[in-house]
Formats: sequence, structure tokens, C-alpha cells
Amino acid sequence: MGYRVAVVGATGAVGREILKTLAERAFPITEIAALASARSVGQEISFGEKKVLKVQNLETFDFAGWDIALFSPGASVSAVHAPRAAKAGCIVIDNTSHFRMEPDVPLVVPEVNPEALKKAKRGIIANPNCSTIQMVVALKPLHDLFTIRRVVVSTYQAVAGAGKEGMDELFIQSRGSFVGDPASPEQFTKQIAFNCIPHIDRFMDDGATKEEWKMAVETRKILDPDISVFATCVRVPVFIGHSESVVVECEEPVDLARARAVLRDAPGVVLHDKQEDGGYVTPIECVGEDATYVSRLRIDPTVPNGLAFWCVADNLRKGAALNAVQIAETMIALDLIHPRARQG
Ligand code: 11C
Repeated sequence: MGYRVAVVGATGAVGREILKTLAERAFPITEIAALASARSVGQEISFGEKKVLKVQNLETFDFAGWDIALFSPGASVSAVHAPRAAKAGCIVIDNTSHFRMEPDVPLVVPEVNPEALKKAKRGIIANPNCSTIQMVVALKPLHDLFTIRRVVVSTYQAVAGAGKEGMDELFIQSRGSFVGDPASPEQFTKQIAFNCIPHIDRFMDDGATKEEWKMAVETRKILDPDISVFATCVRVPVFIGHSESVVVECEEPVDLARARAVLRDAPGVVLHDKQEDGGYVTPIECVGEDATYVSRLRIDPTVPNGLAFWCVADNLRKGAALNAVQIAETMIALDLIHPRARQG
């Protein structure tokens, strides 16, 4: 049994990763469509080893008879076309921020809150922000054990979070600084090569950025509404792979051995924490990998029941494409998506 699957925003960094992930995981597909804006129509994109897809126009695409649409265009494009696809009976998994906080749209990380998928009444499921996904995958087993009440997180986010243009800017500026031709910033507010920028997404009224706000509100929606999150989100000159320093305060007394044991068994987590030179995972090592890697696990003695760790994950993969595909796989496993007969 296979499904008719449309990938929207197929020419972008996440869209391409979705196609790669679907092929690698042998997702049950009978037909696949790659959709993008009019200017990409006709472009060819490979799907798996043997197939080449011609990009079709999202504006004029008829979703009737299609089972699943994986969206990763801009938020304003999803705002228009995701409801159109859902209305045609297609299950939409949207990777943009547009629907995430709407009460009737589940926000899902399959290792954390798969049961929320049963409440997808509008036919739209939201994929969380990449920096939230890897954090909640690591927090979930610790929360089950110690009841987390407060999280302080600092992120070190790769330029891939700003798409292909962000990656190009880091490359061009890095090369340019060796040949005396430093390119001026366009995608970022300051030079990103050899620099760190404490600013991702727009500023909000309280002085936080929207990326920092997203980490707080999304964590509460996915994991527990009673957890407070204070985030500082920083762009760093890394191409792919977000890193996070996470400090939690818990209700229950924390125990390092028990924390290690649950993290070792937790779905989606790889605990790699040797407490020696190189005995931790860095972003370059997580590129192309599915897991969220946890290292540097230790007690924070400066607060009651405090625990600290470092985590890294491939932001295009678990932070976006893989999580979206896992949502579709989980819906199939829970019998929430059924292939429909082709209409028209
Ligand atoms: C970044 N986390 O690293 C962002 C990218 O809300 O889906 C993803 C933005 C989002 O720039």
C-alpha cells in the first residue's frame, strides 16, 4: 500500500532534504510530486537513485486525490496553500511557523507527543522549529523522570537555518576574507564568517527575538505547559548542525546515573559523554545523522535539582525533514492516514 505524496518548496534546502529522507527511508509512495513557485517550474530534482522529478507549479496544483503534502515554503506561502491542500482532503505536514501555535493544529515531535496527532481535525500538523525539536527530544526522558520546571538554553545555530542563501553567505564571506574581498552582510545583520550573531528572526516587544520566543512557547505546547524556558539564540559560522547548551531545574532531586540511563534508552537520543578530550559530539559530526546527540551531562550545583547538558542535531534533518517524515510515518502507524482513490 502506497501514498501519493506532494513535497511543497521542493527546491529549497529543507524540501530537498525531505525528498532525500523519503527515498532513504523507503517511505511507501505510489506517486510523488515536487512543487514550488512559478520561477522553478520545469527544474529537475532527483528523487532516490533513479528518479528525476520535474518541478510543478504550486499555484495551479490540484491536491485532490493526493494523500500527504509535506510543506516547507515560506510561512506566507503555507498560509495560503496548506489550507487549500487540507480542504482537498490531503494531510498537510507544515514545516513553517505559520500554524504552530494555533490550538487546533497539533505541534508534534514523534518521540515526545505522538498522541497529539489524533487531534489533527483540520488536517494540518505543524513541524516545530529546529532548535525546539532537538531540545525537546533530549528533555522528554529527563522530564518524565525529574519533572522539569525551568530551562535556560543558549543556542549555537548553523547558517543552514537561514536556507541556501545563508550557507552561500558564510561560504562567500569566508573565502572573501582570505583574498581581501570581504562580502558585506545580506542574509544576516552582521558578518557571519569568523563571528557570532546573537540575533535570529525578528525582535519582539520584550527584547527577545522570535526564535527565542518560539523555543519557549513551542516547548510548552509539545512537552508541558508548566515549563518556563529562557532562550538566547545565536547564529554561528557552522554550515549545518545546531548546538545547544541546556540547563534545567527540576521538581524532583536529580541523579546523574539515572539521567544517563534514561538518556541511553530514549528514542531519538544518542548519549555520547565520555568526559575526556573529544568525548562529546560537535555539529560537524552530526551532519546527515538522524539522532539528537547529548554530551557534557552534569549536575548544576548552583540551583536546586539542576542538570546541564550539550546537545547537537542536524537541523535540516531531525530539525526539519526527518521530523516531518516521521510525523507521516507515525500517522500511518496510528492508522490516521489512508491512501485515497485518485480523483478526476
Ligand atoms: C534558524 N530555526 O535556524 C531557524 C530556521 O521557524 O521554522 C527555522 C525557522 C522556523 O534560522
